[in-house]
Amino acid sequence: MKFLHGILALSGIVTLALADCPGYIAYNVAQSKVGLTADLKLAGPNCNAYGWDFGYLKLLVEYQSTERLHVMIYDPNEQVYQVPTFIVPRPDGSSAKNDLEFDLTPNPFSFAVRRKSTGETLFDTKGAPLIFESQYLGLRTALPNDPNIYGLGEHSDPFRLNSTNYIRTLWSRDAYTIPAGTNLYGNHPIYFDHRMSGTHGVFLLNSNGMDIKINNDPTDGQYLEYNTNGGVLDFYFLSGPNPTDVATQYSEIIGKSTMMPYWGFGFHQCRYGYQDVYEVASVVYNYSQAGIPLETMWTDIDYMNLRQVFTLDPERFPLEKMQELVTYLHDHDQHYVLMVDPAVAYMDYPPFNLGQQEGIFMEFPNGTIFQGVVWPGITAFPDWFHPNTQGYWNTEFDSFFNADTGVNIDALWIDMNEASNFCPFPCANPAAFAVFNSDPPTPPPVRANPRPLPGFPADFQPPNSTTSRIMKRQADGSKLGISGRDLLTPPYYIHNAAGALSMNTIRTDLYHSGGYADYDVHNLYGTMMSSTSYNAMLSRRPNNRPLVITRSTYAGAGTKVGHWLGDNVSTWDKYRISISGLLQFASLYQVPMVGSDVCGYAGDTTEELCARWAMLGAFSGFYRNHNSNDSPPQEFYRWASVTAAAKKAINARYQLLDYFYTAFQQQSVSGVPAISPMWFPYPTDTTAPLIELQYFFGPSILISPVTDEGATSVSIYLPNDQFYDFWTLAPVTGTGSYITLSNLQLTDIPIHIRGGSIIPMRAQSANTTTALRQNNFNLIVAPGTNNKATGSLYIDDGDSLVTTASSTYNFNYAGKTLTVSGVQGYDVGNLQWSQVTVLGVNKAPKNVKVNGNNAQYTYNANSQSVTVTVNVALKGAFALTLQ
Ligand SMILES: *[C@@H]1O[C@H](CO)[C@@H](O)[C@H](O)[C@H]1NC(C)=O
Ligand SMILES: *[C@@H]1O[C@H](CO)[C@@H](O)[C@H](O)[C@H]1NC(C)=O
Ligand SMILES: *[C@@H]1O[C@H](CO)[C@@H](O)[C@H](O)[C@H]1NC(C)=O
Ligand SMILES: *[C@@H]1O[C@H](CO)[C@@H](O)[C@H](O)[C@H]1NC(C)=O
Ligand SMILES: *[C@@H]1O[C@H](CO)[C@@H](O)[C@H](O)[C@H]1NC(C)=O
Ligand SMILES: CC(=O)N[C@H]1CO[C@H](CO)[C@@H](O)[C@@H]1O
Repeated sequence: MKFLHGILALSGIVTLALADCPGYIAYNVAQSKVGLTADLKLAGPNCNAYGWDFGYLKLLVEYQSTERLHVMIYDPNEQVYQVPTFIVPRPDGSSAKNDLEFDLTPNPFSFAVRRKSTGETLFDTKGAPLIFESQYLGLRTALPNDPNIYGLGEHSDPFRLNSTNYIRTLWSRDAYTIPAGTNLYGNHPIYFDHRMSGTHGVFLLNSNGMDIKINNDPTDGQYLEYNTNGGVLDFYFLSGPNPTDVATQYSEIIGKSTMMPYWGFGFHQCRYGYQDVYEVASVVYNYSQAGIPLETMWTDIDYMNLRQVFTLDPERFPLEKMQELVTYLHDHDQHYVLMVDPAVAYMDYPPFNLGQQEGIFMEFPNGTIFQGVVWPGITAFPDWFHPNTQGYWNTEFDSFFNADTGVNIDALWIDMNEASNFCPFPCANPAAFAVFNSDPPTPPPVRANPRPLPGFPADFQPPNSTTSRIMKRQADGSKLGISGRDLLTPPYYIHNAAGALSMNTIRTDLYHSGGYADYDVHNLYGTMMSSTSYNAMLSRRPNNRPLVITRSTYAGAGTKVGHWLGDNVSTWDKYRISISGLLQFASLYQVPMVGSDVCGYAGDTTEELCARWAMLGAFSGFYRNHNSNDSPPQEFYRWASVTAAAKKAINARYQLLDYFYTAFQQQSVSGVPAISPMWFPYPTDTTAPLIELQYFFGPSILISPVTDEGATSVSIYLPNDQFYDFWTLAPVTGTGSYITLSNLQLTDIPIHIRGGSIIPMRAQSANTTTALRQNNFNLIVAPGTNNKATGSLYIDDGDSLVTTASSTYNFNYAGKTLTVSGVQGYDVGNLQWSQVTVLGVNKAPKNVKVNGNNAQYTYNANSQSVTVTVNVALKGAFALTLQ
């Protein structure tokens, strides 16, 4: 079938309102046990609302598993851009048994997805016509009133999304101060719809810029509507019915999160604006003097010579001193991390020259390298699609981060990969813009250098490239994108807070290697830099798990990297909203190594805020204090109260580190989130969907921080269940209501253990995670309302890329008797189970036996707990009975 639309568009057909678009009619419907195919044709005259309408489309419906339904609407010739499978591999599968049902209405075409087991309609598009145009896709589903919708990030809005007048825009952006209601750094087009009758998920695998509108108005009712700048409609429906099921079902599509090194869970310190290597060293020293465990020291772009990637400032961060610092850290079982930006200074120096020679930079069609402006001044941007880029990146890493001749970093931090470009579109004169002056352009503000930068070599002329990246006419089946589109100013304008699509980023009309328009793959830039950098770190240390923390992400990023929540602000508002970010990434997007800049990035923190944040941050996957160069220093040791709060929180975190590592490892194999909102374990609790400021760290530790300035109390919600105070061990019975906890000092954070769980804890904390691994274990048995409890512990060497040996211990308490059994693979040496504390025991036992022998124990009547001395080798199973 030939396309007529291009001609129609050129002849200037009048653009109609979207509601007047004709929609499609389905025909040639072929149904089988495992799916359905159909053809769609436009049901009336083109409306050409935003580009031209496709006259014909194809519908593919696949029941991929009992819980997963794949629905795809695409162009018959498959020229329209689709997210490449080498970036997001597609799951396959086919199942005659399915819980989801696809219900087709042929004329006008619409479809509904129902869950058979609950008889519910989950998705229904009949309220508005399908629109499939050259630069716009529109599809709307009806929803129940005021639905519990979560996801569609990255955003800094409430975790539970607004249900009226709400637009989520997905378009990677350097979103300094992470303003609410705007598009931020990353893109995760998945939502969880949580209902009392069950939870389901909807993933739209599309990387184009998009607005997702959620609204409720009198004529249309409650709906969610996709408005994208292109791509195809590639949906995955996940039936749940529990929230955790949706999470694991999503992980089956986008991949399981990567395992992180054990030491990566230690406490990290960073700041932008450390003046030199001596200042970095004195921070390390001051942490140790203060007795605050510092696992890893970080350095921001300050280390670079004039902000040029893969260089060291010869005066402030000379190689010998950097190597001394790294050696010192390694000798003390500490670690070091540096930042790398994608943009390479456009000048005569080896990293640029090699990139130029390899042809890996983004270019105009005539072969001229595209220039933007980032920290060093004029820059070129690597094209992660180019076949030479991985080799180039490996070469730079192998040399600059060489263990013998370079800076032997242990992990990597990648930033500015939206990609951020300070030079506003159209950036006609990057050289003029690159002059750092006292009058910073907006947005984003150019953050001043800690010391004046000498002039940039403006007269440098690189050799002309001999390669030329010209978009050729695409063959059928290329999935590269149709030609003839306006790649700079598409007719449908997404609500990009930066303005034009190309504003402060790479021009969207440039083509990446392989023929991909940046317009289509912009949202993948950070995730591609992530996997390329992950591979480059592996090329340096082939046997160790890379720890890479990135700013920009796309669905599936967690398979390679972790994420920090970007440049927030030292305000109470951002402190609170950091929990939304944490829950989005860890529970919904499968990026569990995530955390905010503790104490806040921009602006001035306060002692009180920093103390509270030091404690809250200790209960996220990634725990790092970081701030801006123009903010006052905020290392924890700067205030006595923050020092005390941090020590207490770090000690609790470290004692719980193996408990959390176990949950993290489980997520990496099963997709069950290591951190979850309250509605995950309590899906039928009607208040749980509204709880935004409390969450579970691991399966059974409920964190309920103080959330207001000046407050010494917090109102917390406890579902109808048995809980125990983590600090006092006393039982707290949840009744499905709010309770107020008072008298909370700056060193207090309320934590509760959920009944029914057994928590393995290191008997003591330590100053490093290496020392921590030498410590014995205690067990806390927290019986549920049925007087039973279970738990587990996973141990491996904490660092090997391929885990060849691991040990797993299972704990089971069934009213008075605890049994501990295990599978020994990893050699745990002489570690022991030191003691067991059983909670909720309302009178002292007459006797306690361990493996049949009388054991020493103490009973605490205040907390109603029994603590038993065990001292049994971890290698041996044991049973403990209260009599
Ligand atoms: C979400 O709703 C709240 C409460 O009505 C409102 O204050 C906020 O501005 C809304 N956010 C966005 C981004 O629309
Ligand atoms: C480290 O502590 C010393 C002594 O309190 C102080 O003078 C110095 O400013 C601190 N330096 C840093 C970088 O924290
Ligand atoms: C290549 O194209 C760009 C963008 O149009 C232009 O700025 C540049 O001058 C051209 N280079 C050459 C060598 O013609
Ligand atoms: C590159 O091409 C431009 C335009 O064709 C030309 O003016 C310039 O001299 C060339 N530069 C080099 C280094 O060959
Ligand atoms: C950490 O080291 C300090 C001395 O710097 C010591 O006082 C403290 O007890 C150590 N902490 C742990 C948990 O071992
Ligand atoms: C200092 C600063 O720019 N703060 C911004 C943080 O984000 C909020 C929106 O969430 C803005 O209103 C603030 O201006």
